[in-house]
Amino acid sequence: MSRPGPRAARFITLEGIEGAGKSTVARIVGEWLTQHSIPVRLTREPGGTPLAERVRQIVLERGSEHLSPVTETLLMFAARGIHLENLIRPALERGEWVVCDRFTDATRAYQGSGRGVDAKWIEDLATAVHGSLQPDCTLLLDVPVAVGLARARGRSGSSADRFEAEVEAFFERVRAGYLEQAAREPRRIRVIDAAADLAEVEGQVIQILQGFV
Ligand code: T5A
Repeated sequence: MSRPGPRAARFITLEGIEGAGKSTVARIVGEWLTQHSIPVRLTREPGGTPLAERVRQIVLERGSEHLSPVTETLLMFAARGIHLENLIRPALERGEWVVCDRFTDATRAYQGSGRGVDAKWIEDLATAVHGSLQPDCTLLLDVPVAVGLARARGRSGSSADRFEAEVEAFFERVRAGYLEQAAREPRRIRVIDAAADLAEVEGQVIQILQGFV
């Protein structure tokens, strides 16, 4: 798919550990774009379409059957393939900006850095599923693990999903993995101090958006 032109539809993703504030910031980005008369579609991964949301349920629920890191990775990319084909690519082709709560950077961080899945294999799957399509801009909401987990667990309580139930060391590896990705791709991945209060986070986000439209 060609993505030319200064006002061509953009693909923006939000990343970070649990409780970093991705859903909150997705709403802020959506409202800001709408105020600037830019058509926007908010979505999330895993999920985003009815079929992909069914895969989300499989991968997040704490059931009795074990899911290996490799199986988990395949499910993430299966959901992503459905989402790309049925929502992300059609929306971009219609000229809508797509704001997606998590994308392949989450697989790199959670399955790669967190679970130890082979990084080269993840890149091969990424190429097979989305070819050269990658986000135009990724907002990485960086927050200390203790802060993120306190926010996320404060909200979900005893209904924590398979990831929220992980130990802190897992999230430290995920956070470090995200920061390594940002250091490798500083033009695409913009790190935001998400431990700051919401007004300050919003200010950082809007400053990035202003330089981007
Ligand atoms: N996953 C996903 C993978 O392992 N691999 C993959 O490839 C993909 C795509 C589901 C899980 O799937 C895994 C990662 C995840 O574990 P998810 O649905 O995005 O992903 O789930 P969570 O990350 O768990 O989403 P959360 O809703 O917990 O986190 P958010 O969206 O980052 O946080 P948000 O905005 O809901 O905020 C949480 C709370 O904090 C408050 C909010 O009001 C809310 O109460 N808050 C703040 N409070 C103070 N100051 C701020 N700056 C705040 N920002 C938000």
